[in-house]
Amino acid sequence: MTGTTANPHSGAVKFSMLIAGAVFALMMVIGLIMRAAQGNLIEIEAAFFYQLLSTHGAGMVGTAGLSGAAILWYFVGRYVPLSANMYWAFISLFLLGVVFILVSIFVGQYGGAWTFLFPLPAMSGGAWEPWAAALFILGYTSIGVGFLLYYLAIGYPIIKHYGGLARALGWHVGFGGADPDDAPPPTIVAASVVTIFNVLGIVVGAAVLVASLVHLLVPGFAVDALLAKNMIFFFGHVFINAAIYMAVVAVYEIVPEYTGRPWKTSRVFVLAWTSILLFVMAVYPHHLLQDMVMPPWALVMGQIVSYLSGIPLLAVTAYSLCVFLYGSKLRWDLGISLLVLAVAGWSVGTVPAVIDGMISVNKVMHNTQWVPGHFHIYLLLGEVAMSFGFMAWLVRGSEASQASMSILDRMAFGAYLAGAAGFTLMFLVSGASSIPRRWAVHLPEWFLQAQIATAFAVLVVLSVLVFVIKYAARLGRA
Ligand code: HEM
Ligand SMILES: [Cu+2]
Repeated sequence: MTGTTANPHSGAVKFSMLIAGAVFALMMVIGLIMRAAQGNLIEIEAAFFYQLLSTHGAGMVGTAGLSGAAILWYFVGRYVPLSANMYWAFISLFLLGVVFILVSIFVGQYGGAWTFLFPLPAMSGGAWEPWAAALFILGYTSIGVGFLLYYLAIGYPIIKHYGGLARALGWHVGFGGADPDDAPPPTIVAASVVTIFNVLGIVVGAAVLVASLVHLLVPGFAVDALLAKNMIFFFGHVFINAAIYMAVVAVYEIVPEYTGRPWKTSRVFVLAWTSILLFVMAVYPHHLLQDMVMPPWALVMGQIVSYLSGIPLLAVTAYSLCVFLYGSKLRWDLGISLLVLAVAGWSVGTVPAVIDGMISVNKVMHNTQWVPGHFHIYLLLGEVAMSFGFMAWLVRGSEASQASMSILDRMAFGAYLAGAAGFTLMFLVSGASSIPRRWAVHLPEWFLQAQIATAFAVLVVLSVLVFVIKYAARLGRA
């Protein structure tokens, strides 16, 4: 393994991760405020709660996408030449979109949630003007165009360098019986899969964004609400999954530096990633299990694919990780600890997700806090832990000066683990007792759960402040 300092994209990626880390922290504070309000610990206006909910949802999902994209860029850059200009174009469009979204919410008071579910943006009941919703949608469009440029910028050189998409996906090894030594590295296989499905997701997202925008400007222009919902959830599901599947390359690339054993592309690895390509797109109807007007076959497919989706890849990744870790004398520092935690958190988070993907369960659980419960597990303890692990690794310093974990690192790591586990568990507990999600005001019977969750969230926020401040300080020193 080489390339610890020679990566030409190091500066741009370090900058992106600084933004991502700071925004994660800020959005967590917003989450904390919402949970404290649900617990009656503080009082905020209901309309303001929905503005915060929209900021937190869009901000977290966007930042997960940004951090995943930065991580993938860094490691793909080890194998193929990438255009720095394209990366900056992506970052610029992304930040422009963020500005639009912030103005839409905090000036225009948009509070229609990150899912902009049709026709809600146009039906505010006076809470916000159409221009605010339109600006929100334009913000997403700008971010979407940025991501399309990003995927063009990694997809094209990969295809050129590896002699076609099929080879970049490793299909000659997966299906053609070629020697695994001929396979592209895991990062390239992952990048190829994500590029294909996330481009499709974003294109579908762009179509429904444009339709929603036209509807806002020309209210007579109607969109089929069920079709719009299908498109939005296809896009939303695919996009947030892509964030995790981009960030996981940090595990493939960094863990070998600690264990001294390379993470190679095997036949099973190729097949697992190819299965993602199909499943991640086929599974989205699990978001529509309560829509009785959906064709039953689509819902049944959503349920069945939920069992399969992600499991093969997760199994391959988690299993290989265990094999790597077993018996190798690791120096545990913050980076590797967070990366290993992330694979564990991602695995654990799929369990409540699969449960919610069952039609019979979903009928009862879907609009409860069970849902934020499961996705906060694999985001907070998965994607976000991967991002902070990557950041810690980026600024780890030279081998010689590198001590094992300092007391502060240990405390921050412990607080993050305990805080995130407790916080997400309280969502699951709340969901299991039928507490609804997305309610600004909770009944007194539900206060206790929210208050306990708030205490755990404080731990998460404090630990993340340590991660981010330490990262920024080390960047400044370097
Ligand atoms: C300290 C960390 C966090 C806290 C305190 C927090 C808090 C919350 C709260 C209170 C809600 C509303 C729950 C409800 O529906 O009643 C929520 C929703 C949500 N959170 Fe978090 N969260 C945190 C971290 C994250 C992370 C890391 C992500 C993603 C990377 C994330 C993504 C979301 C999303 C997508 C929603 C759904 C928004 C909606 O329903 O429209 N959160 N969070
Ligand atoms: Cu989904």
